[in-house]
Order: sequence, then structure tokens, then C-alpha cells
Amino acid sequence: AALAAVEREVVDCRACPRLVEWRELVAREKRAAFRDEEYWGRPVPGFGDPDARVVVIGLAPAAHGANRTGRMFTGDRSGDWLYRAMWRTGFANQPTSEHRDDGLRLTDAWITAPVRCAPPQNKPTPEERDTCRPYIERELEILDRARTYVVLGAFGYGVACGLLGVRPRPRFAHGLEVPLGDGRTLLGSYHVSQQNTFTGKLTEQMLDDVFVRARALADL
Ligand code: DU
Repeated sequence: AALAAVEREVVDCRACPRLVEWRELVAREKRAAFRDEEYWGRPVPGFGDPDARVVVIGLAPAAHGANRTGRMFTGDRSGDWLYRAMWRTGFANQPTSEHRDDGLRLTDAWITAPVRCAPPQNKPTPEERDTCRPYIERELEILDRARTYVVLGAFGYGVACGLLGVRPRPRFAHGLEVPLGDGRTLLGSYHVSQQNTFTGKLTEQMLDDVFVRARALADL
């Protein structure tokens, strides 16, 4: 119920003029391959198991991914990588994530992002990041079973460190583990963006290892 309340507020948010304009422009213009689809074109709520012990923190919706489908990491190549890994490691009931009614369910995992609107160049401004932060802050408060926070990339890492009280902040790295002192752990991973997966900077094995480790750290 508390998560549903955050979700309702998120999807109605119009706080950042630049992001509202961009998400709606992309949704009107579309990509040729999706020209017959109705784009979501709104902020994207978190998704998954309300009792999650593992919380995955990304960056922001992709213009033609979550900004099209309305569900985190759904309908693009980043999501293909993420959900396949989460399926192989037992968090997702299926390897694919195509649209909001495809039957995908997560068990023990929740996926969210510090910024809820697709930003130009996948790059929110510091002001947009700070304006959006209360949404993930409230989600993390509600998700009080969480034991492992898997942070995809340096942007989410910075926000997560702020919210989880990590100070001083270790340099971000793939495989970085930051114990939070109370049995919870922040776990760093390279982001699943094509910049990393196409170039081999992030391999499927590396991503699987992150989720296997997340599972162990969460006593799952
Ligand atoms: O209506 P519902 O069973 O609470 O599911 C809402 C929504 O959240 C649906 O898209 C499935 C997803 N979900 C999940 O992935 N894992 C859960 O444990 C519960 C719900």
C-alpha cells in the first residue's frame, strides 16, 4: 500500500520542466520500429517484490525502453541483459521483459532508479537528481527487508551512498562491496548499458556473479 502510494505520486510527477518536455517529445516522435505503439511518456515507478531482500538501483528510464513501456528496464537491450541475469540467478520468473503485461514477476528483488524520467543523453542534471531523490528515499524506507543494494553504475552509487549514509565514499568499482554496518551491503556493478555490454567491459558472467553475490549477502 505504501509502495502503491509512492507509485501514484511518481507517475503524476511534473517537477522537472526539462525532463517533462523530453520524455513527452520522445513519446510523440517515437523510434521508427515502435511507431505503432503508444509510448508511456511518463515517470516510471519501481517494480518487483515488495518483500525484496535485494534492491537494484539503476540510473533513469531509457528513452525508448522504460519511457516507452512504463516498466523499469523493460523493452530495451539494457533490460535484456539485466533480466536474463536475474532469471539465471533465480530472481525473475522469465528471461525476457518486453512490456508491462508480459507476466514478468520478481521474487526477492525490487528494481528502481534515482531518476524516474528519461533524460536527454541519459544524463540528469544535479538539480534533477536532487528533485527526484525523495521518491527513491521513500521507497528504500518502505523496503525494510532489503539486505543488499545492487547499484548499477556510478550515478546510482552516488545517490545510494547519500541515502544509506556511506561516508567517506569509496571509489566506485565493479564488484565493490560497502558494508553498511548493520548486516546490509551496498554492491557495485557496472551499468548494463550498451556502452558496457557491447564493448565487453561488462560480461554476462560478471553480471551473474553480481547477482549470485547479492543473493549470498542477503542470506538467500
Ligand atoms: O498485482 P500484484 O500481484 O501485486 O503485482 C503487481 C506487479 O508487481 C506485477 O507487475 C507483478 C509484480 N510483482 C512482482 O514482480 N513480484 C511480486 O512478488 C509481486 C508483484
